[in-house]
Amino acid sequence: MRLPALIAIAALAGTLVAAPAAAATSLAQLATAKGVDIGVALDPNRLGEAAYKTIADTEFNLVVPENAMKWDATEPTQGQFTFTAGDTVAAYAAQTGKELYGHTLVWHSQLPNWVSGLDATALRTAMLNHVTTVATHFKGKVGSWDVVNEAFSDNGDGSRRSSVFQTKLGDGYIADAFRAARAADPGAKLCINDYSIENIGAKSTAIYNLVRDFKAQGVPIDCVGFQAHLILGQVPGDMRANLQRFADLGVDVRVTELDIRMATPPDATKLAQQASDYRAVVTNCLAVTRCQGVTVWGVTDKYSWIPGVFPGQGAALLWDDNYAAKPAYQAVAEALGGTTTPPAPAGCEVTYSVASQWNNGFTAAITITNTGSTAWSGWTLGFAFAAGQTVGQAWNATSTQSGSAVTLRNASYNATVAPGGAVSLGFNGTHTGSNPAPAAFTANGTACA
Ligand code: G2I
Repeated sequence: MRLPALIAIAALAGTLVAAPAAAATSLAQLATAKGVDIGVALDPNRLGEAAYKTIADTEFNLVVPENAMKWDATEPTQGQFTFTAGDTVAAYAAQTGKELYGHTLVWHSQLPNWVSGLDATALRTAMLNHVTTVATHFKGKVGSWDVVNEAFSDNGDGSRRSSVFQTKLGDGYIADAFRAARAADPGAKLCINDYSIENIGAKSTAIYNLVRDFKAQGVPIDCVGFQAHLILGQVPGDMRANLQRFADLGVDVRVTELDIRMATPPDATKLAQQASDYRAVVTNCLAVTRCQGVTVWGVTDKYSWIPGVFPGQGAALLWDDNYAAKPAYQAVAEALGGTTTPPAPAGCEVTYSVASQWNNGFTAAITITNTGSTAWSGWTLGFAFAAGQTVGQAWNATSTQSGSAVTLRNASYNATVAPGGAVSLGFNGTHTGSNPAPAAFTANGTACA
């Protein structure tokens, strides 16, 4: 997406209004107002965790399955396709109104063993069948696909990675995969995706040349994904120029897997540097008209792939292990034009009681206390209903519900809560017989006592 909704509507109405400096409360609201995507790599198995789900629900307007659409997940045995996990992510995207990004059709990693046992002819058939079957299954749901992932070598010299596809099928396999994807789902944008290509260098230039050649030869390609698994303090100074040179070839660009790792544990200095790095990446994307947006590779540091692969490194995402928003979160919000996103509370305590209950209805009373040392300039209380209850009208707060996840946001008159201060609120709800209290609460994404 790169279509500023407000401007498009205003243009239709014949007037041009400036986008309001709205008190946006999420990255998704800010990004949507700018007509760009703010995406997250989603693990559907984590959606049962209230804090994870609340952040995924509210902060992003695009999701990509972190693993659920990969070859080992979708065709573990030749010819036997399993779309359960991928369908869960697709259904989540549809339910929450988010764009769905497909990752990935052809990749040397997370490839079931049977693939590497095939001879060239059988491998070619299997690759085309895989691309066709998966892209057809998600047709109409996936907006863009990473058709081929990480096809270029880690040595950075611009040579092809010697994957099983490259070794047995030769250079032409990438074009073949793109043609098969286009035939299967003509409506999806088709991207090539890779890492260590954020700067202008031999590796990014090899992909640049490939895109240029595909365009000249009529091979379908619409976009380039820059993964951006970055190291603290190392956002390339020529990133914006690099994105722009690809855009000038007539393709969209996007940042697809952003995380910025540091030696753990994090401290204030490192977190400030990380915030500045995140701000730079988002700003670089926004500066390029064809940049569709930025996707972060996970919700929380707790589940990031980084510590498992780079021991001693981590803290690479926008929310920490306890779902507290980090300085990088605020930096991304500001880069997207936000000004009033409330900082995460340092500590919170919640009491919840059912004040009265009848047939299928009940009234709940809640007190939320700021147990941290800084004042809140706004608050969002999150919890999940365990027994199918629904939230109705709230007082001293506004209520929304998505599936089991309930979000209560401050009213205009009780946004500020001093350290030690408390707010009382309540709501009417419905139940179907059993009405257990929620097991856990978050305030601005932080778990509360
Ligand atoms: O490696 C980081 C990313 C680089 N670009 C392509 C991405 O697809 C890749 O994502 C990571 C996932 O974040 C990990 O979650 O890809 C890894 C696989 O190479 C994923 O790790 C795998 C583990 O290796 C498996 O053991 C595990 O079963 O995740 C699987 C599912 O949890």
